[in-house]
Amino acid sequence: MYAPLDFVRLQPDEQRDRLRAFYELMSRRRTVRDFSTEPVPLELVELAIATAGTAPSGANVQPWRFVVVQDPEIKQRIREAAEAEERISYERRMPEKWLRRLAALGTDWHKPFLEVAPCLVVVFRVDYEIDVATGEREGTYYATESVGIAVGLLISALHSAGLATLTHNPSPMRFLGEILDRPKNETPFVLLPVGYPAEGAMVPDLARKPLGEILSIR
Ligand code: IYR
Repeated sequence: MYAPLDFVRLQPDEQRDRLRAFYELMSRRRTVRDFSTEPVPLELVELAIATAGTAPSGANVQPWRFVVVQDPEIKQRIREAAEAEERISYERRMPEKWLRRLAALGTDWHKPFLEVAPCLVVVFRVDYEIDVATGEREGTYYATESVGIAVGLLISALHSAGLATLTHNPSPMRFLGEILDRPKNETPFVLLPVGYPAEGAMVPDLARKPLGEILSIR
């Protein structure tokens, strides 16, 4: 039932140095929309997904599944389906206020990165499991929170290995389950193009909120 915790106590200086280095590494992560076609070794993506799979989860159900897409035909089908939905969203579904927000990012319904990036990682949330013996359904616990934490680890792991990601949510994205033949108990959560940035890639000139704005100490 229990096993001893594997825990290494660090010296205070080392704790601070490690956090500073990790903060500096992570503060250089940017969402990239302009990818190179250069392939990514599958081993790196697998290691990053293994890292994501270490996330805590409700009742340790680990309600995440990852599908890595490299096949150009499947990428093309995903792009076509995503662009069809996104076009309707940008032209008819999204309110003015939202479009004004996105103007700062320069996004529109065109999603070339879905074909250009060498690899797409599609993350699914498992909503329930079926007991093989009884056929009974049991919902997963805190699945959205759990998968969100896992995706945080995934993008951090990929960034630490010098790979760029885009956290992309085409909306609605049910088509991902259909194209990728996923079972009914899985809901698409996020689509991550992964690769190297294109030569001279540009990103929006955004700033992160200062600590004083996001932290309150009581
Ligand atoms: N899913 C659309 C729109 C979009 C929405 C938000 I909120 C963003 O931060 C970025 C884009 C798209 O991918 O273009």
